[in-house]
Amino acid sequence: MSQHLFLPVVMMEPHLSHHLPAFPCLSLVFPVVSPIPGTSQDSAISPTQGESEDLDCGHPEPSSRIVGGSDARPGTWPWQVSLHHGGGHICGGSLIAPSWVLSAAHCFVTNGTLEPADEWSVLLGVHSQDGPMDGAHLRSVAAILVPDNYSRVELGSDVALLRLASPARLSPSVRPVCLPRASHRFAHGTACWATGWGDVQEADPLPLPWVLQEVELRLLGEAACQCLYSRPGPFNLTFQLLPGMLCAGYPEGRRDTCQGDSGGPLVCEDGGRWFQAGITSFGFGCGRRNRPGVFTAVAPYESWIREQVMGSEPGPAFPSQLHKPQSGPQEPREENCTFAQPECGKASRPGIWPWEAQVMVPGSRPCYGVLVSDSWVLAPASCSLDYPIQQPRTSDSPPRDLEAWRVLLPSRPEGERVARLVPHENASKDSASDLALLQLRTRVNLTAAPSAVCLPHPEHFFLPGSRCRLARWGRGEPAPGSSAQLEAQLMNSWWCHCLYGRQGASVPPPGDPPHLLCPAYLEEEEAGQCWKDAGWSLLCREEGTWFLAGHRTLSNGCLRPRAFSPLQTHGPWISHVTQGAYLEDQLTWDWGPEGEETEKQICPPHTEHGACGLRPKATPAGALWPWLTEVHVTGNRVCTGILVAPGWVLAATHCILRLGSTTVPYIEVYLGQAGARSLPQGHQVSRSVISIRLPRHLGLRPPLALLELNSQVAPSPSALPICLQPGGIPPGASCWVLGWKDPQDRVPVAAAVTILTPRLCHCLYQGILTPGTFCVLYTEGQEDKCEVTSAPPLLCQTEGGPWVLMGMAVRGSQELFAAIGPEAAWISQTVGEAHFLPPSGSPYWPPEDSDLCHQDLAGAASSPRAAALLLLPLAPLIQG
Ligand code: 4AZ
Repeated sequence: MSQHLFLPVVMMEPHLSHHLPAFPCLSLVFPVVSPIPGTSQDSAISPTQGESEDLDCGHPEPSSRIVGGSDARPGTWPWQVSLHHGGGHICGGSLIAPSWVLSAAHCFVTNGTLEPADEWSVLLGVHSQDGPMDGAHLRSVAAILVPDNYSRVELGSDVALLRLASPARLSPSVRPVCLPRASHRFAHGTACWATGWGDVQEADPLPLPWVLQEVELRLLGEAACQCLYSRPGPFNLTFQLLPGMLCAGYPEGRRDTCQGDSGGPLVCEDGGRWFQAGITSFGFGCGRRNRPGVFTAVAPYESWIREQVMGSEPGPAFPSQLHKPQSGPQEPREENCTFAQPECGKASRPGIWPWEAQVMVPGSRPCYGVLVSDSWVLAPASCSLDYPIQQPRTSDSPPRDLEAWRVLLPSRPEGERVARLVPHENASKDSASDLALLQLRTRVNLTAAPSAVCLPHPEHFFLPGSRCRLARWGRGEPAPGSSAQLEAQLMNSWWCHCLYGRQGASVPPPGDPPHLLCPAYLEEEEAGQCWKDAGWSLLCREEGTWFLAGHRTLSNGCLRPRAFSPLQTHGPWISHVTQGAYLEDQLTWDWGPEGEETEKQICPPHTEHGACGLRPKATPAGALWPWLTEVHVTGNRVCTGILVAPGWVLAATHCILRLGSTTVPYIEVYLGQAGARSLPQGHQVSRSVISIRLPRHLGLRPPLALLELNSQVAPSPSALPICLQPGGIPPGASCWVLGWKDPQDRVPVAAAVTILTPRLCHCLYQGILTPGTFCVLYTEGQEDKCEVTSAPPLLCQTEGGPWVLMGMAVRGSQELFAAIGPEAAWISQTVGEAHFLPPSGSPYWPPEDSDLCHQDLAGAASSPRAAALLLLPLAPLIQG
């Protein structure tokens, strides 16, 4: 039985179906050795019973129950049975007649096949499945009956009858429940009870000693339930309720059935007898908000049940209903149901966090964490790792060492005392699991402040562009400084994983837990607010509700972390320990115009210095080329530059240094620009140039110049170095000239080109070509796309690979590019951190022998396209 969670459901779009398990998965909940000691097996007692309608049903004895508790009292639900398969409890069921048990079809049908009855056994009269089994007994199953039209749980008819090999031995702890007639009406809002040995939360099995759990659930009318399920939940899923299904639970969730409860009864009292209204069937998760449990309604199956049990004496009892509900004015209409709002994550003003908890450990600075429920605080384990705790793990009284600890919460001037500290099992100072839970000695009343933050489920997908804030986390020293807003916006997961993750890593698709979360900061000034040597938590907002999305304990000095450890992988541990933290479903699903990648994405190769040549997808707002740099030279000249390392830009010498001028110009560079517009993925970065380096060349002025920046730029979608590659054009690459349409608006444009083979190039430009020059042929119609005075670069990209810089335009030419390859040694000596990929492609440079040239070509450089076309029959001549 669950106070909460798991068994996902419903109608997924096929491409998302791998993200969520599809339906009630039958898992072995706990093993029981069979036959169970202390139980009798198929003992041949034939109960003395009257005619079927006289079968005493629905009377527990003793009849009092613990309201609000979750362990049932022995004997309260004497019809509850446990169905065993393979030595353990799999499903629940209810005794409806001495030889008949009612349960759910999905417990017995695997891939459309009904499992053999003789593999199942029924445990009756049991309370704790780990305790004394007196009064309990076991029966074999002679037959399992399932309606012909049952196929899948979400399509309904999830009902099964089990005929026992010999009748149950009736006693105060083994009695049948009453069944409703087809005409029986259970009113919307009726309080009923569900029972079982299922999980206590999603993926959190009932702990020892496996005592039968009970939970009070309210029936929801069909319209009310459909209304809740018509509103998209996680993954934008909705669910169509079918006739013969019934819902029970609460809009706010938190009380529910769960995996392992399936097949068990939902019973409601009428005139002093308990009638079984429903059979636990499925739900979306367990205990989730606006996702009540779905049950098979029993009343519609009156005739089916009667048919199956015909002839067996005594059969089940279908007593008539004493209290007919008046047709309900209280039943809400379908279009009009009240959705429960999250009970966590509400802050009246960002930055004033009502869940902020300061853990005060004697002798050290306050350590910041967050309140996750009315009695638990989540904080870095490193708050206490260096603090000696001799804690007998099982003791109820707080260990002496925790006596002196206090937790300060908003609006509660008295510090809270700490009862228990539960570090994460992998906690270490610098790990993604640097987490600990602290239990407060007394529960706090959750109001506007203090209140709990929301936690994400493992499958939560924080959308790229999500608005987030940073908050204090762990121990650190406040440094005086401007009170920046600490805003952040999430990068998409491809960027995050390829920029900061492992090389060649695959990017987790939406719905799989991410390995990292990367915020992009809105302010240029990253050290705006300093919280020295501290940690940070990442809070992200969805529909006005704040989630704790990530955390990071270590940061360097005042720099804000660029990659956070996601918290969602820890949700199950947190809810297991706290049994009440607020795991909240995802609230925002607007993917934006592009949608999100669902096919598998792999990160392009990195170099030893990290990622290079990655480019964000263009958005309707424009395209960002992270290495494309505007180089502003004194006198209003703007040249193209390419970021080749965090502190270096490569440009064409002729554009930077004017011939004849002897003064060294003042140069500033701008990154993260896409023309005049600012793009959602980026922010602008500027640096000034402190030195210009030229390679040593004999005679002629070298074509390439390196500009040293006054400080490095941190890698981001706005500023990321290009990759370099010695050698020829990588086989299969596509190549582009990347420039501006005009030097005023500087909106980047890419013109597709083919790089000519060395021989063709050599022949076309005989006599005017300096060695180490690429010639390109523009794809039809692309010739005039970009202007050339700013000396644009030539870039190539192979499928799935990073972008590689091949050359920079030669002065005055649209077709000739000074190649990077011959300068590779100079670049790597000067820059150190340039991103050189291993060489690929065949060496490019041709023999200096003009005899190889076709006669018609000599001097055809004024029309290379025409010349090249002339040569095409001599293919293969064009590479790229
Ligand atoms: C199950 O897996 C299951 N919260 C049963 C009930 C519910 C979810 C899952 C309803 O058997």
